[in-house]
Amino acid sequence: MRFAPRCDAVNQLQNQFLDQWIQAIATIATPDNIVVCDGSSEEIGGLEKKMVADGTFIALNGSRYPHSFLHRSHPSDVARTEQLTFICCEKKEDAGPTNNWMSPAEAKSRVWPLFSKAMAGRTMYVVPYLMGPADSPYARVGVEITDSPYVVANLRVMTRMGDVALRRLGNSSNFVKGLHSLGDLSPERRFICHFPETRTVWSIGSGYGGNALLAKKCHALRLASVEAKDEGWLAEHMLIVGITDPKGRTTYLAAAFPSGCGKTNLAMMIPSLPGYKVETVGDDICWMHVGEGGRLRAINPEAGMFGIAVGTSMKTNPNAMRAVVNDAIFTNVAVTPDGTPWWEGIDPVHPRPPPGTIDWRGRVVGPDRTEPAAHPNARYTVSMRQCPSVGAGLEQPSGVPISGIIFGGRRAKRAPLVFEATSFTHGVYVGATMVSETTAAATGATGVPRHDPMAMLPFCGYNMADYFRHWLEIGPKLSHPPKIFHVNWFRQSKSGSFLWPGFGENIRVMQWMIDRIHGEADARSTLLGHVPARNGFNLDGLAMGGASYDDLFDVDPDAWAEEADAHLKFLRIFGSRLPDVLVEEQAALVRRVAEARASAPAPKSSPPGSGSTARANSR
Ligand code: SAT
Ligand code: MN
Repeated sequence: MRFAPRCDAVNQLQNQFLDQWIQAIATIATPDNIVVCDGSSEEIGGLEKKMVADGTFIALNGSRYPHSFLHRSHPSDVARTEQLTFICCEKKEDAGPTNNWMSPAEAKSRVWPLFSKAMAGRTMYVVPYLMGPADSPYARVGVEITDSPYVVANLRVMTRMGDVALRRLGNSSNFVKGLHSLGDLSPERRFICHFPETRTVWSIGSGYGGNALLAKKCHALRLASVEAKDEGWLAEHMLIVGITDPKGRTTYLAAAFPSGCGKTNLAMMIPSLPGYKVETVGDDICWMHVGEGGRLRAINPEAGMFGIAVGTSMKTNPNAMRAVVNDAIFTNVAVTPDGTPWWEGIDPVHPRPPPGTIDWRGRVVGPDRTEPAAHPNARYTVSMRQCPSVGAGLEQPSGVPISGIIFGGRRAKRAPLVFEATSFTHGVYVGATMVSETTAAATGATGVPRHDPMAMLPFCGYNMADYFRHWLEIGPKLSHPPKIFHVNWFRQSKSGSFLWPGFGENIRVMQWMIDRIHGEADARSTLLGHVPARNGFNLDGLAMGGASYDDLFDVDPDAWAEEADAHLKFLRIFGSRLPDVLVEEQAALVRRVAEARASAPAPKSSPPGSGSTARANSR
């Protein structure tokens, strides 16, 4: 074994903590070779060459997609595996009822031995990375050790990687330690274990996305959420977007939607209304601190996007399409005979792939083929800087001021297009009781409604009851608390088509929210909170195929009586740890439902109209 650090900074800094950890892992995993990554273009160029030579990367058409590659993951390794993801804190109750728990002792006996000789015959890459802008007081350092060069290439895009992170780390022991090995890629021997008490992650048996890019969900959400609770800030599964309106005001909003529900599309939307401009700051993760003046300030800890390809087109997300035309990594998309990436929905005019297209598993797509050519969770990895709508906020060390928080789910029924919570506490209740239908971002059935509080169900690293309490405690620290909204782009008509066109038209909903934030838009009170007043919502010039204001904003008291029962059933799983105020909010919802039923006993509102919007992956 050769210890061959290629990064001068390591030698200069002599970080003994990093050094000791590298040596300890090398002793167990017995790699042939160790490379400490510096993040340079020479380094990545060498890795790309190696990956093209061994088939890990397929170079795409160099004139149409310069410096871009396709990677095909193992067919049993195509999405996050929530059932194999564990929080390994000492006490089970600290992980809470929504997490899988494994004791650190059990992890040591069950998972640690899998790393034994796991890197024999392979190179061990040490990848220092920084989450957040280089000169931000909120940025944090992590180091991922991995035997996957594909992971290294992704981390180089997704984070500020290499020397910049080592410089920030200096001699400190203050870094998250992520250990990743592909192992044998068998789901039988796949584990993603988080140790919040030692700020460590062990991941083995997967090379895909959030399972393997440990900086992302494992560090920036699961471990960071625990640190945020201890230190009084928030680590959230949220996009960050700035919207400049025709009055010239820029308002920043953060929005939590579960994976595969359109965060990326909203973050870089091209508004359909004139005079509005969108600035993208983040598309997946948001770290928020209570800043000067009692406002939340948000940074995007990431530097790149790991976006869902399927459904992305010039119609649904032109900015993403323009971002991925060079220096991109595509995972599990199909490839046309001329070497360009292809996925379902890329060209709404031609729903079938061109003849001779190779699917995500490397098989030629025949003319009778019905199954998709790209995997539904196929992804592109690309630098945020390549997105035409990226804003200066991405590099702002103190973050951007957040005036509104949006929670959102994918709900075919019941949830109206938008409503506003009546207070910060009510907003926390709305987030805590969010329901959304499952998507292909995680393995398992799709389209199944589940409680996904604040879109953090798979990402909260501790007991969710304590997470709710932490949110409730943040409110009083804010002299300018954000307004809290809930949106649902996915409401369907009886015939199953979407009622709302989504995408660029979502600016109409943002317009109402921004005007509410500035005290300018009218609202109507419902049992859920405020919805836009009948004449206060801009539907001008919108083709909605017969759907009406009522179809979008109807709140059915009978349906919400059932929802309120489901909320309580869900909240009860947290037992005595649940903050009382959430139970009080549930009781208040029940009272409002009863009042609504009493004041409008019959007839029930007309069924939603026919709608006409085409189906799409996210909106
Ligand atoms: O966790 S991943 O990074 O694979 C994608 C997601 O679920 O958002
Ligand atoms: Mn996500």
